[in-house]
Amino acid sequence: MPRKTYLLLLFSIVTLITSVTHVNTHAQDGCGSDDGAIFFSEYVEGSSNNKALEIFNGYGQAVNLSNFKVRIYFNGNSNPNTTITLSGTLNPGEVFVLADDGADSAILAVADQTSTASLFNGNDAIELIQITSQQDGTTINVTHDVIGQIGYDPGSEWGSGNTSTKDNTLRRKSSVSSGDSNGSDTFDPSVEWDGYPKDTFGGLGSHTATCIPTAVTFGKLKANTGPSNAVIITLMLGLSILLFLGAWLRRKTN
Ligand SMILES: [Ca+2]
Ligand SMILES: [Ca+2]
Ligand SMILES: [Ca+2]
Repeated sequence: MPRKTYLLLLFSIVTLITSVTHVNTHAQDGCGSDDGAIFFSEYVEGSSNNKALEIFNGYGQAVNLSNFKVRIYFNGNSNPNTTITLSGTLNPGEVFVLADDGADSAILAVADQTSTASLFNGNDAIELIQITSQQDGTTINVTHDVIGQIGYDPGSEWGSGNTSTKDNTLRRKSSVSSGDSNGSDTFDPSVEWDGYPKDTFGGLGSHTATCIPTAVTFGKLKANTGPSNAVIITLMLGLSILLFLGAWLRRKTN
């Protein structure tokens, strides 16, 4: 086979592989196919007012946090005692930190929002909800994630050792790709969380989830403003077919 034909064939194969890889990469844009991939990624229940919650956006799009609320149910209550409406925008792959306004300066340094409300001390269920508009104009609350069990008082904490909800920091395992939307079943923090000693603040402000590698997050942001996947793939496939044809014709005429 002439060298030029060989090179043309090689180039067309590379183009084809590139287009297929593009499809595979974009299948992993977010942790989930819907915004259920927005969930608590860190929980700090430390000494005095050292209370913080970190929320992670594993979804492939930025979300408006004014539609989100954190609700806290004290000591087995079935109705929320504290409701905090969040504010701002949360981009894909980023976290939002909500903290007690009297927390340690290390927490406040990474806090996106502070609250003067009573928060939690170990036996309080915490829920992340989104207010979603329906087609008929009404709104519904969609539960994204629950720490603890709503309507149940565990006494002082859920879990044991460092992996408990009192006097500890809990960090969501990187393998978790969506929140625990069921607030009524039993809660065992060790299933989805890693535990750290009291007043561990170093993990606040970032989160690693294996379902949303950083490189892919940036790729998604670019893809949102450029041509759609379908357009890119069609062009790539078209180009590879043309190159194949060119190589075939060249071979025939040679
Ligand atoms: Ca309590
Ligand atoms: Ca649950
Ligand atoms: Ca974190």
